[in-house]
Amino acid sequence: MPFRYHPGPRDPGTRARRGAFTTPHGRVETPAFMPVGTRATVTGLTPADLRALDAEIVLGNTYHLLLRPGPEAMRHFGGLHRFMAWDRPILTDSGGFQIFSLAKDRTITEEGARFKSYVDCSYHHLSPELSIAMQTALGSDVMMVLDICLPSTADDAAIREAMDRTHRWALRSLAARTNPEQALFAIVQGGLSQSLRAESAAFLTQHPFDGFAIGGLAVGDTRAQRGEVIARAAELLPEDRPRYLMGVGTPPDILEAVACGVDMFDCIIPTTLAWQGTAFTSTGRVRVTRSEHRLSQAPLDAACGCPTCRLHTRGYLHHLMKCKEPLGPRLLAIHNLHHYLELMRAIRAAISEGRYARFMKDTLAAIDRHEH
Ligand code: PRF
Ligand code: ZN
Repeated sequence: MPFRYHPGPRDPGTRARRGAFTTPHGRVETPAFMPVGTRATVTGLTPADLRALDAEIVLGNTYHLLLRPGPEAMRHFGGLHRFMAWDRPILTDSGGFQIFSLAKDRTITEEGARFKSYVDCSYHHLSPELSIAMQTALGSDVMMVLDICLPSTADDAAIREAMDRTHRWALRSLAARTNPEQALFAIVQGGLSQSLRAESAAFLTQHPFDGFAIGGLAVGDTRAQRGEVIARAAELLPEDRPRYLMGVGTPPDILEAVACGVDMFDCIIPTTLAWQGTAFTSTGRVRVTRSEHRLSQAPLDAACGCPTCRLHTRGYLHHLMKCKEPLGPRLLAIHNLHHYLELMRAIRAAISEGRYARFMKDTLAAIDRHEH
């Protein structure tokens, strides 16, 4: 069964839209949030945990899995779904972003990237073809093209050069695809320039990609700056295919991007903050490591129905974090992902009922009230 996007109801007051996509591993309702499972695991959580949270799709990273366990191991185990025992959809990022954020000693040429592994300092290559070959070995439901993501502060000439190369690499990725069951999304680049973004969208949408991502944001830009780029870029992407905003963001980022017509999100924030002891709650962020929670009998969030909030006190979570017990971050990650996935369910309900503008305004105001 090939990839297919199914449009759903549209919100009358904004550009927000409901929809779904179907893949060989099942259906994903949009707007969707994808928990990040970089190294074939959403750190600390089992596939059963993710199912209990009703996560419909997770993200995996080609870069990390290429370095370890590597493509041969992935083929040996029959792909990422079997390797990690997750039978729902998986989207894999191409490695484009990680080469820039993680690789040492990198050189990028028209052919591809050469870089030093963060694991053992050995040298590796990644080209559009090698990224697609690895994503084919991973067997993900949605593959991403290898792109070049520069910091938002890079100069205009560098941003243009990276964008043009991203376009050529996108066509090489399309030509390298061998399994028609695996969808392939292109990535719009162009930094903070509206004209380059328009050019990037115009170029990429002439080609038969299954969806389009907006990359190169949340890399040194402000929320207002990326808001403008997202609004414009989303408008230029086709109605009949999903739009994915890569690596963004906080709940306010997501609320605003949904209003621009974005359908998919991933972000490490809910899981990374959990490992640092911070929880997202209906009354703002809570740092459970603070001494004020030591004797608290209250749940993390009285309004939350997740297993962590149903069973445990802030005092207990404080204790686990202080003792560096692995259960602490695990319980916080379960809560934070539940918070994000609940937000997406509320967003989808509001769009279906045609009240997204009001919902966004009220939710943003509530967040603002608690954070300031
Ligand atoms: N490209 C890819 N992955 C990404 C990004 C990008 O630009 C970003 C930027 N926010 C996150 N993840 N391939
Ligand atoms: Zn909770």
